[in-house]
Amino acid sequence: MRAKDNLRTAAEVLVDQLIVHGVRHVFCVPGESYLAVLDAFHDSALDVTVCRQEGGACMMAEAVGKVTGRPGVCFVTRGPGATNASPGIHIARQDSTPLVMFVGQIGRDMREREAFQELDYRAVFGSMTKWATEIDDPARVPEIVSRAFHTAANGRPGPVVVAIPEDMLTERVAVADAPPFALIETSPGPDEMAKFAGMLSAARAPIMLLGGSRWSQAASDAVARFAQKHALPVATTFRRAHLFDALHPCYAGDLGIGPNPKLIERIKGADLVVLVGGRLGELPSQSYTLFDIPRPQVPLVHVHPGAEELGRVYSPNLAIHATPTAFAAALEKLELPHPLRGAADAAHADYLAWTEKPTEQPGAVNFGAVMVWLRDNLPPDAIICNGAGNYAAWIHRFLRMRRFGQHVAPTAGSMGFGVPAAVAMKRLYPERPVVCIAGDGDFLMNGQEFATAVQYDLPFTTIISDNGQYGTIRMHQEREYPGRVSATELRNPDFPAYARAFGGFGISVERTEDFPAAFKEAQASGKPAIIRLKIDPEAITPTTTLAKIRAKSVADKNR
Ligand SMILES: Cc1ncc(C[n+]2csc(CCOP(=O)(O)OP(=O)(O)O)c2C)c(N)n1
Ligand SMILES: [Mg+2]
Repeated sequence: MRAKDNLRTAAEVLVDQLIVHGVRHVFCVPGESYLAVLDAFHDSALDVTVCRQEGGACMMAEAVGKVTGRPGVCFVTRGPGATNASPGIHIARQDSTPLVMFVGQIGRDMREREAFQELDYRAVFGSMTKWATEIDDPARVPEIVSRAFHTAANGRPGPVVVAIPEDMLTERVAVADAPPFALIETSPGPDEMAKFAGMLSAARAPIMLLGGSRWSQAASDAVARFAQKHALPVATTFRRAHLFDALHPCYAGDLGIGPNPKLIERIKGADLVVLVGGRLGELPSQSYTLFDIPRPQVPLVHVHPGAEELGRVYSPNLAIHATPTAFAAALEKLELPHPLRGAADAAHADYLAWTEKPTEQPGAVNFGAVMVWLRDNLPPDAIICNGAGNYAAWIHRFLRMRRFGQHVAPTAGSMGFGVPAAVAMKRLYPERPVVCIAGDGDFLMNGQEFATAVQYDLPFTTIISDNGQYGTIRMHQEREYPGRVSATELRNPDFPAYARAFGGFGISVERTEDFPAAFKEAQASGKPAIIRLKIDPEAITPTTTLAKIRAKSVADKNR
């Protein structure tokens, strides 16, 4: 409770700073290390989501950062709370997502004794964050929280960890609030844009690749208008399909895992590659085989909001240090010295042909057909969340993302992301339909957050691809060690019963044709729901089976 002396506790100052910086939602698992903050939440305007494990809480904050471009915020306790949260921190790092995590810390007078759950957060999170720090002086809370928000959100965004010693939180101080943090746009210079215009209009087969963060719907729309004007093919990099409307006539497809071979051919045959916002990491670069390092064999224009990313792996012919939002705005005014007609029509036709129809696959449930049904039946404002596993290959291939923030999934490939992300999306946008798609292994990594969905009455539907295995690893196993199945088989719980035990709705689907009715029933239940799909373990990707992979591997080894 606030005192009458006009002084605030450091915890109250901290919560007031969150309000100043525009935070609406915080995600947490409580700890005795930050009781004073929990108390300050009590009278604040924040929407607090109490979670079941810190990994879930941190991933929820990460998901908020992904779709809003403003730091997602979570609170966890010292030691095990902080280490439990680390997958969310790692995702924010690799996915360039703004996130601020506050960690309750032992009292300042006990430091360095290895007090109960003591950790050195600067050391533990130093290499995973943009900044890891600890607040010693309550009078500096506004300054340090302000820096945390600026650091997390600007340049190449990423995670910041702020440790808050428990005795510091209860001290009373007279200190002014900081002003709201600013999202700082880095705009391209006129010389760079003129050079870009020259390179683009001299190209015969250019392609644009979109990735990274610091996008918005307006930026995507501006790129789409520019592309259309010049018939420029535009592809999106791994898990960034939401950056460009899949049905736009210039959309060339998804450059991720198992991409359309024609897209790879098109990129290899390009005479100019314009990479906007992304880093072109291991997955989109097809294990760094697409372009030579450091100087790609194709002229490269690289636009990125982080100066230190330009030239880090690829030495670009033209580096433009700009946020995608500012670059997209500059494209609107760009005049090309010569008209350009790119091959957008052919590229988009290749994309449509690759994604149009589900492929044949073993088993009575065709996961591709389920994705195509969702694509045809979900409303345009639906949000799709998922984690990692081979099941995601069907999402990338058959679902069509139409708008910014529609697909919330980790480029860092962390399992267990889908359920917490769906909880966060439903907290943020209660009126929008949210669908979580998970593998059986993937789901149980943070499946306990289904309880959070029930607690906050968040009716989203989780579709579990239940193939009784850590399929991705089994696939690699068959490739490298054919027939020697080791530690990849799963004996699963009854997932619909799990949903019901938590207070949700659950149903099992064993034939493709039963999916639409099950989905409608799940939605009509008005509860968080689980639809378990029985998937044949042989159906390992949309294009091959385990048996085929094993046979090829055996043949290769006997050659
Ligand atoms: C946190 C985490 N642990 C382990 C892995 C390694 N891994 C990648 S995919 C995968 C299996 C995924 O299994 P499942 O969710 O059942 O999906 P499937 O591949 O069977 O479709 C594993 C273990 C990972 N990516 N993330
Ligand atoms: Mg599986």
